[in-house]
Amino acid sequence: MNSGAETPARVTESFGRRVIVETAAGARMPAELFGKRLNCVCGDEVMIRPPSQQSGDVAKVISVSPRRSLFARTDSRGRTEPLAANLSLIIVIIAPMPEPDLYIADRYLAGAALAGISGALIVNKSELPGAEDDGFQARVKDYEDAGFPVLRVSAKNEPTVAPVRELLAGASAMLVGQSGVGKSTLTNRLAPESERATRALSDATGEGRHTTVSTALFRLSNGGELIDSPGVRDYAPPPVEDAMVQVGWPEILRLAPECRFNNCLHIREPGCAVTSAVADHQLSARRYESYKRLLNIMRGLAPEYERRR
Ligand SMILES: Nc1nc2c(ncn2[C@@H]2O[C@H](COP(=O)(O)OP(=O)(O)OP(=O)(O)O)[C@@H](O)[C@H]2O)c(=O)[nH]1
Ligand SMILES: [Mg+2]
Ligand SMILES: [Zn+2]
Repeated sequence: MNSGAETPARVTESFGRRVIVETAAGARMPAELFGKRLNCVCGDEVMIRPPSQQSGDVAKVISVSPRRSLFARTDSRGRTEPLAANLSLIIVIIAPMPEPDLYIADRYLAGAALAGISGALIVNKSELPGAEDDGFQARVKDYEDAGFPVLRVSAKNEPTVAPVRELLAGASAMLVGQSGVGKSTLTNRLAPESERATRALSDATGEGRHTTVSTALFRLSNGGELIDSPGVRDYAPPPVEDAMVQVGWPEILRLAPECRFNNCLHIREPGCAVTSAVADHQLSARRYESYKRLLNIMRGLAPEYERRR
């Protein structure tokens, strides 16, 4: 790489104004954002100016390419925080242990759909007895019925992971979910050079400890890319208007054309195909409850939404 020449690179990790980038040739190096107005996140495609020969000089990010997608969350103050750029797939991981909060999983899948990104569910630790539990199985089946790809794996058992490799071929995917579900364990299996720290076995039941502290991107041998992210206690997508919330529920979207009113929000409207499907047990009552919860969360964020328009 000629010192001084601009070079395309990919942001693989971001710490505010400091990032790690990877060049097309595969070299990873630290870099600093050049100029106050630049902002970038993991997955961004950028142009960098390589470091000069002077000691202590680091590469500079001088521009960020337009993003194909931007995945973001709403932070505790109701502001939008970008998490990763240029993703094509969000994979929510759950496990029989720690106890899954499926409302978080639903909101992640909704956040993905609203950002134009595909969603999938991985059920990890499938070898644990809790995975056979009828209640757990039924709740997982809700996602298959909704139309999401659902893969049951054990990150510790190579043969079970093969379908995940297929899912990731050619994709830019991010693993998300609660702490301790096995995101980093799976990342290490799929991208062996990642060497992500995972929670020690003796700590495996420890609640509230987050092992992974940064979001980081790894290239896979099949052309895919995988981003490991820190575990979360909650997730909410950036604010959208009421009518958009159902975009996160493909099973609701499919029924919506049968509702009497074309602007039906599926709450108390007469002639609603969604509420009658729930009453007839054709639609998961839990998933529907989850839809109503996100609608309420989004209404709470409405002032923020108006401000951004
Ligand atoms: N039994 C079993 N344990 C697993 C499996 N996959 C991961 N684990 C264990 O689960 C614990 C948590 O794994 P991590 O990979 O650190 O979980 P994580 O989702 O990255 O957690 P955070 O980084 O805190 O978000 C570790 O003790 C792993 O060894 C699995 O398939 N089966
Ligand atoms: Mg981790
Ligand atoms: Zn309706």
